[in-house]
Amino acid sequence: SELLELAEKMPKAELHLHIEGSLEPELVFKLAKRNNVRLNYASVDELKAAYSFNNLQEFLDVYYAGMSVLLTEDDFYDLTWAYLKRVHEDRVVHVEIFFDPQAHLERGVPLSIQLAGIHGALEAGKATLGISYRLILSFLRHLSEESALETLQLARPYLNQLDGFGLDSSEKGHPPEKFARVFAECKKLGKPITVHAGEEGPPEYVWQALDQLEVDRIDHGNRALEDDALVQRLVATGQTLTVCPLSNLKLCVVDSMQDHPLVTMLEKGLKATVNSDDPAYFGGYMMDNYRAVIDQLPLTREHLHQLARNAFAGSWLSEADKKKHL
Ligand code: ES4
Ligand code: ZN
Repeated sequence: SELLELAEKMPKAELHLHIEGSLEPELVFKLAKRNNVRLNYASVDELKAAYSFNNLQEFLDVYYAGMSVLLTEDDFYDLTWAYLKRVHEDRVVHVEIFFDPQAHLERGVPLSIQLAGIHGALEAGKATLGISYRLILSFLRHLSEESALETLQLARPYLNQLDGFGLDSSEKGHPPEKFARVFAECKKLGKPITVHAGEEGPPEYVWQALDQLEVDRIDHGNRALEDDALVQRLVATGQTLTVCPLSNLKLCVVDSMQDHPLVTMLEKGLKATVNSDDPAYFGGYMMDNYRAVIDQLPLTREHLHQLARNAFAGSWLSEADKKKHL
């Protein structure tokens, strides 16, 4: 369709992508073999059969199992390079990606190894594919404040390779305020922050992200729509929401794509963007997400332009670089 062609040809930015969530089943098995890691799945098909989730936690259990094959610098490089090559085909020209260092530190993989691979591939992608990037260290909210603070200490020698900080994993029972001191430290470093809030958790968690953490973006934010005063606040302050349509469908945040609030968000003046979250697990990359919402929602040309603009405007590019895209 005409809308699909427009979405394909627009230069796009992806602001919500967990690099470990781009680990395709085929690469899981290749790396398992390379590293002599035993998997609890006999084949690619058996692993893929586990990709059926009723909620965030059921997904996270499979996500952490999948990433257990990531051990060497080459593994992190190959993972990141495969993602960049794939989104280059979707005309993604800027990416701001998360990684979960605590998940790899737990398996004994040093931060230096993780970063050498991820950052090396991002630099190669910039040089050969022309994809600009920001790299976001994301803390796991199901772990303690102390663990996050230790991780931030470990990261201090590498701050030149870290562009911001995030918060992900199991949301319910782990409100943003649990990490108020951690993110105050991050702010002192002069880095932007973004946290997952209002995916499964209540509007109260979005309020905390704004008032207690002073975030620069909200990841997901779907449940903000339950609170009119919160919507007003997000609109008035121009907060970017990094929305993930296929993720929301696969994790049962919405019952069907026709029920997805993306258009409602735009109509209310919220700065929503389209992102893939964990594309290997949720049924696709940037264009698969655009295709799904174009097929199922009453989107217009203007909505598509707005979505693309919102992503560049809400990115952490310099004002000069944003201007080139806006
Ligand atoms: C995640 Cl969809 C989602 N939500 C929270 N944490 C995550 N980590 C990776 N994907
Ligand atoms: Zn996410």
